[in-house]
Parts: sequence; C-alpha cells; structure tokens
Amino acid sequence: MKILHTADLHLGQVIYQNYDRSDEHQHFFRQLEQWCKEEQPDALLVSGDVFDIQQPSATVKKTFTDYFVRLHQECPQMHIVITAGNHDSASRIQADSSIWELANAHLVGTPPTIDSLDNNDGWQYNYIIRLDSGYIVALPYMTGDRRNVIQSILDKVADDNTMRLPVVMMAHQAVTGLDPAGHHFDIGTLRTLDPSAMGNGYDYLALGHIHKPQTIGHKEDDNINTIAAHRSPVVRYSGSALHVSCDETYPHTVSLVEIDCHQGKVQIRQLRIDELRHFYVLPSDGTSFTSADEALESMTEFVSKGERGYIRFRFDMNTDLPSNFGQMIYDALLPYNDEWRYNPKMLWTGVSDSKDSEKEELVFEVAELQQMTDPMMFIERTQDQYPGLDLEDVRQAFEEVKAEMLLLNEEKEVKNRQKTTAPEQ
Ligand SMILES: [Mn+2]
Repeated sequence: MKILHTADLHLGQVIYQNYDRSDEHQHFFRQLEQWCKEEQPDALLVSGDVFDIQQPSATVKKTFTDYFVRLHQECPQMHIVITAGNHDSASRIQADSSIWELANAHLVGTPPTIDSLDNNDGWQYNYIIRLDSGYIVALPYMTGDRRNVIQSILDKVADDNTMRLPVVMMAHQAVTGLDPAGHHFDIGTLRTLDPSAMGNGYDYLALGHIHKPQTIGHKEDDNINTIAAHRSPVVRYSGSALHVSCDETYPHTVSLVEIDCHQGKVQIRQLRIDELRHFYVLPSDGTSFTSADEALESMTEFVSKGERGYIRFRFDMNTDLPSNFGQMIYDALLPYNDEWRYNPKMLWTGVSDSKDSEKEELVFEVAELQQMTDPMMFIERTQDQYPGLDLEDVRQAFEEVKAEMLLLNEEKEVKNRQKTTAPEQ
C-alpha cells in the first residue's frame, strides 16, 4: 500500500493581517499534483486543517474544489481522503461529502461521539475506507480521550482484515513526545494524548495539527534525505503544506509511505516542498539594526536582489523607531506588488536601558485558543493587561455561570424526557 500523507493546508490563510497566500498554495498544489502523477499512490491523505478558518470565503472554497477535482482528473484511481481539523468546520466538511464521493474523494468532518458506542448500527463504517490494497480509518479532529470509540472502529477493521492488509489511520491530534517547534503554545499548555490512546491495530498513524514533519520516537527521521524504514506501528506528522508562521524554520515535506502488510514494514520517504516565498530575517548576518534608516537601506538592497519573500527585522532593544516605521516599510515595498512582504513582528536583542519598555507581546496561537475550554486560563495568562482585576472574583463569577448552565441543561433534559415518554396521540 502506497500513500501520500499531508496535512494542515490552511487554505485561505491571511498572514500578517494583510497578505493573501493563494499563490503560495497554488505553488504547493502544482508540486503535489506532480508527485501524485509520478508516484501513483493508492491514496492521498489530508489529515485536517484543510481551511484556515471555519467559514472560508467563496473564492477559497472554489480553489479547494478546483485543486482536488484536478488531482482526481489527473489520477482517477487515487483515493483522496480529507478529514476536518480544529480549524475546519466539522459539519461544513461533512456536508459536501456525498458529492465528493463522485470524485473518489472521501470527506470526513463529524467525529464519532462517546454515545456512538451504545449503537449497534455499524456507525464504525462511516470512518473506514476499504481500498484494494488496504484500509484507511479516517478520524477527524476530536477533543478528549476517545480510545474506546477508536478501538471499536479498529476492531471492525481487524474483523474484516483476513488478508492482513495494511491499516492506515488518520487523526488530527497532539500526541505525547512531539516536537512543537514553530508553534506558539508551550508544551505545558498543549493538551497531548499518549499514542496508546489512539488504539491498537493500525500500522501507520497519519497525523495532522503539528506543523513540523516528524516520526514520534524516531528523531533520525528529521533528516529529510534518508529513507526511513520502521516496524509497524509508526506514528507520524507529515507537517504543514506551507510555513504557517515565520517560526517554522525547518524544511516542510510531504510523506510518501509504503507499507508491505499488516504488522509489517513501514517505509517513509520525504518529498521536499519548495516554498514560493521564503521567510528572511534582516540583518542576514545575525547582528541587529540600531536605526530605522539602516534597516530601510539594507532592506531596499536585499529585495532588489531576489524575487519574493517575507521580511522581518531584528533590532537592538534601544533603537528608537519612528512611529510611522511600519508605514515606511510598506511604502518601500509597494513597487513589488506583494511579492515582497513585511512581517511587522520584530525581533529584539540586547538589554533595555529603561526598565519599563516591555516590547515582548503575549501572543496566542489560534489553535491553542480554540482548544482552550477554561476561560480562566486565558484570563490568567493576560492578567498583566488588566491591573485592577480581582482574579478570585472572576473565578467565582464563572463558577456561578457554570452552575447555572448545568441547572438549565438538567431542566431541559427532564422536559425532553417527559416529551418522549408521553403517550403517542
Ligand atoms: Mn490544527
């Protein structure tokens, strides 16, 4: 069984509040198409975060359709499997699934629930795609530990798999042991699941969510030029299609995975993605600018030598920048028609002369915010910005709201039960 594994496309991403990345995505899809044609995989897997936001614009939806229809036309035998990530709307991905079946594409948006286990209607088969060469278990983004639900699906596969065909499972999940390089969340706040919570019975777990390509427990796979061979089971992040932020300084790849049989050998080859725009930090020699003029001059020279990219500056902490510095840079880049772009989040080095100049801003990543279920976590981490706030008061208020909501829910349930037990008319 041969698969191409990618994830975290983030179609429609707007970077630095300003820049549309559709040409960068187009550049990625051209490469993906070429790889599909050359390698003829049995399936192309996209493990979640297809879109950057839950309700992408009509233009972004059209590019999604155009790209995947084209991939299908070029490789009609290839199955395309797309699952929803935490950035996607589960129900919107699911809503289009039946029409996509006509293009040999399987879209899975809505996850199974804990209650699914009480059902005996074969719900597990909604997540199982049976190919001639093996099985794909397509799990979209789920919250919490669902190991019983997942195992129940894998057990159905095991029952059917008398020919010992390879089993690939997809998920969008942070697992223990991952390297979060390039993400803003620090590992303490990231909710990770132990890989054992993903059940037993798969040979390759095709993960999405973390943007750095990596095989869990096999650091040596970071070398993108070697062909890795491991015994089943293998747990791997393909990494994202584009550099989603400038902090992702490692190369991005698509994983080409071959599995000989169930519980057999898993071989991984990485296909290096060429980026349309690279991320640059100036000065490129590792020093820091000490004046706005110096930065502007250096940038003008730098961009005249290349075609396109993202520019970010490194300044000494004590540099006095004019308040219109950003505007100066945007103006200087105007003739380049968005080919050269500006990342206004600067890097600061050195020690500040004055103690009160707090230049480091607290930043949350979107994915981290979406996974934050406790509002107190957010408030605690931003409390510096609200000096007058009594955290105990706020905590108390949330507790009251929570209790009130529980009560309302109970009342609603009681009413529903009364309705269903009432005799039929
Ligand atoms: Mn994600």
